[in-house]
Amino acid sequence: MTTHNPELESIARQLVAPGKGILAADESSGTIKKRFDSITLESTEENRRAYRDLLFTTPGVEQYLSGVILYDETLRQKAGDGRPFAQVLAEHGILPGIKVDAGAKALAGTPGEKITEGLDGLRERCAEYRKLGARFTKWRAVIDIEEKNGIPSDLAIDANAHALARYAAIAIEQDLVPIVEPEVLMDGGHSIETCFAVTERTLRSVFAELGRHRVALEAILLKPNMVIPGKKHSKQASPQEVAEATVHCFKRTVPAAVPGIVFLSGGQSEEEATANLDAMNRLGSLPWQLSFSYGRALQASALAVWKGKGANLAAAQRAFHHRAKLTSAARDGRYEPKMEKILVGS
Ligand code: 5MM
Repeated sequence: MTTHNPELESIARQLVAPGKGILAADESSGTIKKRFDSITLESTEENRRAYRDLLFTTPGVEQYLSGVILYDETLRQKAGDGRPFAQVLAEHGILPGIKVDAGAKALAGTPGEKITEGLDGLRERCAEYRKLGARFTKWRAVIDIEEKNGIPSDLAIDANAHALARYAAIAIEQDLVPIVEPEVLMDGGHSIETCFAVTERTLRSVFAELGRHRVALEAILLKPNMVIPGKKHSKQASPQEVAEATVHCFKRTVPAAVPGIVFLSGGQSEEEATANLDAMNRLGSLPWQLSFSYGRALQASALAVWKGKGANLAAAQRAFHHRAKLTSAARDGRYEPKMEKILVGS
């Protein structure tokens, strides 16, 4: 039997406290470059620091955020006033977290599929991150769907599930709550039924491996995709359809011992990701808390308003605060589309 760790279980529960969720600001160098390209801004270390400073020092955002996932560089950076970012967040009651995977690489023997790397030296990196103030970690596995090529293969699903479980066991050993992120991508033209089937296969494999690796489920959070049609599918689904399919899939696969599910947004617009989360939280009593760990669906408006210009800082912070407030409402099933228009102080 796995042992209980009251401190980690308490942190996991704090991360999914009512009204709160997680900001994923752990874009690696390649991903943040893509985001900055969209506003024609060079990805220098100072621009990356200034952007994270904008997000983390947004007045009042701590009301909606329980945690922020950082990238290695960001955990070592400081806010404009000289305080390390981890301290700035902690002083606002926001738990600092850290991405610990080394990215998805080609999986040998399975053309087109990926395996997330980063297990080598993970124990030592986790120990250092905890000293730097991190209290939780994240590892993302990527599962693509290409039905005509037999993708995903069982091999890719199982290899990624195995790595996720080894990561989670090491994170817990090092006193960090692991966020386990198996992301079934929404790229492509597949139906919601196909997404359901692949998500079900993936989660079954992930929880089988977590069990084999003796991971205490009370001390983890799951960060999955929603069950949703591919972006290019001819029929998109309503929030009610997404909510019912997602919860149906999770009831089959996610043990009740897991304290919370924190969704990724995966390329949904801010409004879609908010409406879908809201619909799930209106479905009634469930074994787990349903919250968010969004990257793009929390940052898209703020980034577009900021454009890398100091003069736009306050307006960008208002946009970020607004999005966080609406996503928090959805986390509690209190969101209404008319709230989109009420931007205080703009
Ligand atoms: C914020 O993006 C995270 C890091 O991505 P890379 O490793 O590719 O740079 C990513 O793991 C993120 O936490 C999740 O994908 C959720 O982000 P979205 O934008 O899908 O909500």
